[in-house]
Amino acid sequence: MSDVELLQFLRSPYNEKARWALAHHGVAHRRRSVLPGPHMLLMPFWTGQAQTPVLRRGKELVIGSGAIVRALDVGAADPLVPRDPALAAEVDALEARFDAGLTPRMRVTVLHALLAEPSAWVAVFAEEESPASQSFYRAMLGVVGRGVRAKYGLRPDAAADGRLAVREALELVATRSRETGYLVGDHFTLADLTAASSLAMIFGAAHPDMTMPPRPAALQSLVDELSAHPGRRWLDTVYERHRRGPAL
Ligand SMILES: N[C@@H](CCC(=O)N[C@@H](CS)C(=O)NCC(=O)O)C(=O)O
Repeated sequence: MSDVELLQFLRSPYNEKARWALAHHGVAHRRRSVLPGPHMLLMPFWTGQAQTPVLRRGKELVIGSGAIVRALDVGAADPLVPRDPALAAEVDALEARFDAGLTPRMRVTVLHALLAEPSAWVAVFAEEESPASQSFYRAMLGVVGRGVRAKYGLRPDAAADGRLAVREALELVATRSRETGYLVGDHFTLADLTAASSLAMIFGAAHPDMTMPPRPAALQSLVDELSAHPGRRWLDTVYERHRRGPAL
């Protein structure tokens, strides 16, 4: 059995970045999914901090999606961060624009909509659990939801801002990919992987790790409104061409 393990949330964009990088480099690994809420006890116990994703390689812990991608890039034949320093700087800037800006804003919209429909929240994050564990988790959602609302500032105005962020993100990828199909240079890089992982949280994607169960109406209407946007086509194409690897 592999001694590489990914501690993850299902379907989260930062976790999808890590899964995609593992698949890109063909790294054999197993996954341990944790549920939002109970993760606050389990992750500090296992890793000394609360967030996912964390990659465990033997005794080494690599914490956070960017660190995981860069750790897997070391010595790789096909690195996700270009070796050319100017291209690498562009990739870093786009990664930061999503990870520290657009993705957290969009995540508010998703979490806000999911918490309003407990069955949708359970379907997204607890799909792998047994029916008994899903029922228990659903019963705990009042408590979990209070924590999530406070942590991420889930309010209607912030959820509306997240919808604007989705449009901004689609415009950005449509504009930047117009010439080459890619966001930086003429190859697939971490910039594409990051933007696509983030947008897949909203639109879903044709890989088992990011297919989405039926969405709450508030999210489905956003997805429908933007179905013809060129940024949507970019998302589908990037997943089709570059998202390797089976779901585990
Ligand atoms: N900068 C981190 C962000 C990771 C992150 O926000 N993870 C979320 C899941 S989407 C999480 O674990 N949230 C639970 C918490 O913060 O307690 C990365 O790139 O990995």
